[in-house]
Amino acid sequence: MKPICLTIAGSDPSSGAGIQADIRTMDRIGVHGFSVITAITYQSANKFFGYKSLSEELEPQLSSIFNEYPIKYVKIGMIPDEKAIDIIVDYIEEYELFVVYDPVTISSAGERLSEKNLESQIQKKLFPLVNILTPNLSEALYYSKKEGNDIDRASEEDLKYVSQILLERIHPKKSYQEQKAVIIKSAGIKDDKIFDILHFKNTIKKYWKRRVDGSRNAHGTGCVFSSAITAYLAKGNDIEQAIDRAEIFFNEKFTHVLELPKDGRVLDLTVSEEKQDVIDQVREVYTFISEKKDFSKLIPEVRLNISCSLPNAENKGDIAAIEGRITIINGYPYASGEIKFGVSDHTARLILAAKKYDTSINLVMNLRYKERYIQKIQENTDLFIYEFKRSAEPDKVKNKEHSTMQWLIKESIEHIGRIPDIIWDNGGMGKEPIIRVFGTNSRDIIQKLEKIITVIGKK
Ligand code: PXL
Repeated sequence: MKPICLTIAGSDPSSGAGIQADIRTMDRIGVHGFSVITAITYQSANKFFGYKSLSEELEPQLSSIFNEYPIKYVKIGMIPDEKAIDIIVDYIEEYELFVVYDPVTISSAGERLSEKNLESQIQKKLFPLVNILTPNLSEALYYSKKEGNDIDRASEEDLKYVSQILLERIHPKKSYQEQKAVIIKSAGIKDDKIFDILHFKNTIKKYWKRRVDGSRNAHGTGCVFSSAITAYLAKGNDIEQAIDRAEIFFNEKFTHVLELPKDGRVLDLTVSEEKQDVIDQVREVYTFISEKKDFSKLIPEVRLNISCSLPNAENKGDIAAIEGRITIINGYPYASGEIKFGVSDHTARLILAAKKYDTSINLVMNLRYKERYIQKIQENTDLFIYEFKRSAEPDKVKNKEHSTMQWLIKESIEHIGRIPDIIWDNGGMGKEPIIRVFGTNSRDIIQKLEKIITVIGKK
């Protein structure tokens, strides 16, 4: 079943922050996000004109989904007034929800997102029910009653002190769920580099931020981060793993800032058409094999992957594959995870190496080797195949990590002058023999797989 979670937040017509940013983030992480709207704001990515509270409409929104769906993880953002707090608190208690709270009371344009002095009510009623609190530094200082000029942002001790106070504020109640963490965004700065700090289980962990020109002041970054944590929790990660993954996700998105037509920046959570095409090609090949029981014979010990690259791929991040590879379940090939960029290693390096000689190569798969398979393919198909002899591999290459794939490609170019349809090898010390299939696109690979599966099925 697809994982699910919920965001309770304000609507932002610029779609950079609030409920829109939350849903887009959850979507991108592969989680279905339900959404309950606390307020409608009137704003662009850099100007805020006001909001209208929807606290009168909260109860029917919440009951419609809680009556139907087993929601456990919830992200809470903008809370406009006390009535909204009370309703949200009731639901958290009734459904024993796991809460990620992004304590936003001021918009990125500097305007209030709630009634004046709501913070004390939030602290009193909501904080004790929060599991993960995600303030930025000024919110952290506000709720810990520390003055900004009282702390040294480079000092771990000072940051630990501030986060300790916040931890105590979210700790008093909630006996059914004692897992509590505080992560302060952009808490510290050292040698001109910014870091977040996580205070969890009495230890402090730093996450260094990638700093990118033009990404500062991007609107809605906090919403994306807290939603990412919630989505990763919904996918079964524990608190620390979910935060680790949300940090990676955020850092990657932070390098892709969308400049809106006039003033204003938001994180770009869209998938480019080019990337979507690559994902679709992996899916097409996977669909083809997953319906064929016979294909299970071709899944190697190391398990199978299908790697497909962007046309101008330069590194592993430009190559999509199946996370966790393909294994066998109930006799059929079965994908362990989703199709994503940057998750394959061997097959990705083969594509990158092959592209140096032939830019049309975009897909590689690794199949189980059997002498019989190679014989049949050789005798009964028109596929062009080349044997790579591990015994001929110089020690220098063998001993250097990651260089075999480059060498294997270079050898085939030197001996046959091109990238063939298949390069196979007989294995070596601790190395499983493998048949590698190369192709230009999903159609080309599927045609080759059809030929292979037909001949190896024959007695
Ligand atoms: O980024 C904080 C935030 C959260 N939710 C809504 C917002 C903003 C910032 O402007 O508008 C609805």
